[in-house]
Amino acid sequence: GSAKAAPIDLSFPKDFRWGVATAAYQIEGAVHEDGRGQTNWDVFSHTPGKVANGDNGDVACDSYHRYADDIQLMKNLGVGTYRMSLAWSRIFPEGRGKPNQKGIDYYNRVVDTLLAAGIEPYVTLFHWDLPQALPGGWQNRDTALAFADYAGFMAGKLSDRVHNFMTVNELRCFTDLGHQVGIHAPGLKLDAAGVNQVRHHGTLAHGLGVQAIRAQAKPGTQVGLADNTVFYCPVMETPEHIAAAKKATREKNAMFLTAIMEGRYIDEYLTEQGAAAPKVQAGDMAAISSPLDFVALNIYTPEWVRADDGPAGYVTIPHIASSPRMASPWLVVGPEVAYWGPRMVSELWGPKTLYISENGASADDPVINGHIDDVDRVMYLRNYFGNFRRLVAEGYPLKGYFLWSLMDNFEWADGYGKRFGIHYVDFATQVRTPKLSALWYREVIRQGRIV
Ligand code: PNW
Repeated sequence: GSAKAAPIDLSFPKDFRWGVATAAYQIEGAVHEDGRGQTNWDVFSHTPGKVANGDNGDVACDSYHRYADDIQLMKNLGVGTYRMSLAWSRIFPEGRGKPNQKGIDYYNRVVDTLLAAGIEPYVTLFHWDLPQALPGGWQNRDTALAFADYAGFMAGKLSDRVHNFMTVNELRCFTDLGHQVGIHAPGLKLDAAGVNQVRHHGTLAHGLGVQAIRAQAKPGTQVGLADNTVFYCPVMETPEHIAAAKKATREKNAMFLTAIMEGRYIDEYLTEQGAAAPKVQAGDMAAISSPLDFVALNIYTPEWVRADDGPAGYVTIPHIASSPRMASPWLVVGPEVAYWGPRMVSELWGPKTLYISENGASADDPVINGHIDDVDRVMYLRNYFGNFRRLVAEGYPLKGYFLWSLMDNFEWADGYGKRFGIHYVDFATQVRTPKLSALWYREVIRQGRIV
C-alpha cells in the first residue's frame, strides 16, 4: 500500500455492546403449547386477507423448541447481548389473573441458557402480541393497567438475572398501524379521537410499566423502552437546518417520545388535534414521564427536513420514488439517520444512555457458489455503522446496538416473504444458515471496528 496518511479510525469503544434482536410472536411458534393464551396476532393472521400469503406465527422459527440452537448461533456470532421479548399470553393466558407457571419456566430456561453462553438478555415486555382476552384491547384503558401488572410480575421473576427491561416496542406501530391504518392487528381504522386514545393508553402502559418494574425488580434494574421515533434529518449540516430537524423531531413525536420525556402533550399536538385530543386522567402524565435509565431507538428509515420561513419553521420532504429502498417498500435507505436520530434525541432530552434496539434490513438472499451473499444488506449495515461510529466518536452516549434480526422470521403483515435475518431460515426444515451479513457482523464484533 501507498496510503499517504493514517487510515480513519473505524473502531468502536471496547465496552460497546453488540447484540441481535428478535420478538416472541415472530420466532417462537408453539402457539397452543404449555397453556399459552390466544393473542390479537393469532386472530389477525388467521383472518383471510390480512397477512401476505396467508402466513401466520403458528410455527414461525419454532424457537420455542429450538432456543438452544438459536443461542448457539448467537455464540458463534460472538454477541454479548440478546434483545428478546416475552409473550404476555404465555404468562397470563387471559392477560391478567392467574399466572401460567409453564410460561414462566420457558423464559427461565431461555434466560439461563443465554447466561450460560455468556450472553446478557435485554427483555422487552410487549412486542405487539396482546392477549385476546383483554376486552377492547388498546382501546380500553384497563389494558394499560393489566400490562403494568404483568410487567412488574415478570420483572420480579427475572430481575435476579435480567438487568435490562424495555417496556414496549414501537408505540407508533402497534397503535397507528393497528388502529388507524389497519394493516396490523387488530386491523381497525378508528377516527382521530379513537387513535389518539389508543396512543394514550399505549404510552400510559409504558409509564405504569416503568413504575411496576421499579416496584418489583431488584434495585439497580435498568428500565427503558424501544421507540421508533420518527427521525428528521437536516437536508444539510448547517445550524438553521439542524434547528429545523430538532423542532420537527420534537413536534412529530409529540404523542409518544416527546410526551414520555417532557411529561405533557405539547401545545402543537393539542392544537393540531383539537377536539380529538386524548382524554387524560389525573396522574397519567406523571406516570408516562417516569424517569428512564435508557432510551432505546429502532432505526431504519430517515425523514428529511429543511428550514423554512413559514410559521412551523420547517418543511418536511416526503419520501421520493427514486430514493433507494431495501426489499420492504417502506425501508428507504438513509444511513445519516443513524447519526441524526440519536443526536436529536440527545439534544432534545439528554437521556444518559442510548441503545439502538433495532436496525437492519430486508433483502433478497442470492446464493452464489454455495454462499448466501447478501452484499446489499452488508452495504446497508456498513453505512449505518459508519454513522453510529461518528455518533459515538462525538461523545453521544450510545452504549450498544441490536441488529434486527438474528434470523429470518414472521415479518408481520408481510408474513415470511420479507427476510430481515442475518441467518437464513428454511421454514420447511427449520435449518438456519449464516448469510454473508452474519459473517460480516461476526468480524465487526471480533475486531471492534467496521470491516
Ligand atoms: C419493526 N414502518 O417494525 C419491528 O419492531 C420488528 O418487529 C419488525 O420485524 C422490524 O421493525 C422490521 O419491520 C417496523 O412501516 C414495521 O416504518 C414497520 C415500520 C417500521 C418498523
